[in-house]
Amino acid sequence: MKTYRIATIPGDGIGKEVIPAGQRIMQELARDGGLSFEFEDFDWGGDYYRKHGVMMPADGLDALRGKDAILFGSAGDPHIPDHITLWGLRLKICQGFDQYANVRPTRILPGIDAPLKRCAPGQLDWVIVRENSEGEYSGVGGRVHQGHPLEAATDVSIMTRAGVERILRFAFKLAQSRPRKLLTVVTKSNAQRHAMVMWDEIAMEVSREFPDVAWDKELVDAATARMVNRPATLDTIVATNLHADILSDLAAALAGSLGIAPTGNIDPERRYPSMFEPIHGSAFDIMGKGLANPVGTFWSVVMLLEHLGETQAAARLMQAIENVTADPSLHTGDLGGTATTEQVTAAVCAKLAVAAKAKAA
Ligand code: NAD
Ligand code: K
Ligand code: MN
Repeated sequence: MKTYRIATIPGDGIGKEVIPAGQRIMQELARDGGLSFEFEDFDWGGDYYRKHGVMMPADGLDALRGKDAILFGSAGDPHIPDHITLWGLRLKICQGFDQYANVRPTRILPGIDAPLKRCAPGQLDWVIVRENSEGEYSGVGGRVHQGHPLEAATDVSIMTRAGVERILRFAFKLAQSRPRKLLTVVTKSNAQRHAMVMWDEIAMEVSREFPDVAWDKELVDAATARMVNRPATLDTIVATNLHADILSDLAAALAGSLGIAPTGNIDPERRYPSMFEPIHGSAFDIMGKGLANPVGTFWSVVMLLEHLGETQAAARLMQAIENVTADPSLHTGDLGGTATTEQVTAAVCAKLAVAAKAKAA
């Protein structure tokens, strides 16, 4: 039996509610003896910052290095500026471990009342690949004459040939592994005439390695309209750090709620642990109330298991999640229901237990 070493970083806000729920699900999965998990919890985030002046310790990455995967909640505290919480924790890990591929599957799960009424089940099945290491979030820039009428500021978007090539190759490969073998490369190469034109050119080059993948290009603004009007024409989508950040929140909303959507920050070369998290943030408006939807975390655990090669356990968990979303009495507030984090978690555990019993019988 394989034992996986998992780091958990609940972080802030509802991260502290959904990550323990995710751990419970994993323990339930491990109960039938097929695999096991050894968790180490890290109390990094806003509270840590108040005590130590940093979001995580300087040698934090060393503590994570030997793990098989990381399960992350959210970084974001109502009393600390967002750029400090984001750059001090989540981006430190993503960049420190070169998790350059951010992967965001989107599907309308059974029982979810999604806003795209014209969309039959199965017609919205996307994976958005976000460049996760450079681009608009390179952190390069500056601000001069602060507060003065002549004040100016820049955030420089750096795109490297190596960075663009590796994310496009990852996206083509992912598209190739999916039944439809369809990739849409999103840029803004009409207005941004340097880096985005380079993206288009590199996409053309990389596409030659994948003759069986059908691909097209879309400008990011047009891509939003296409997601709403013609969702079935999309399958795998690749875009820059900023563009894909925005497109994937839209995707999550179109599929029913931000509270459901998962993501993986992946190091495809497996030099470092990859990190899985719900795409939502700290949700200041509901934190501490036990009302957070834990499904985004559970689906992130599915991605974590797939990454570890535990495809059977992943499929069992996804089935249990879908059995729970199918029941509207188990919907949290973001889905229009009244269920609590605890009720949804207990229900998924119960479905897993039933499935394990059926398998053993
Ligand atoms: P958010 O995702 O925290 O919340 C947006 C809205 O969605 C809120 O109304 C919230 O209640 C709702 N929501 C989100 N997740 C939910 C869930 N699981 N169940 C039920 N409702 C849910 O986004 P925001 O308000 O823009 O950001 C709040 C803080 O979180 C900020 O500090 C931001 O920087 C941070 N943030 C962190 C991450 C991350 O760590 N990856 C991602 C996004 C935002
Ligand atoms: K998150
Ligand atoms: Mn985002």
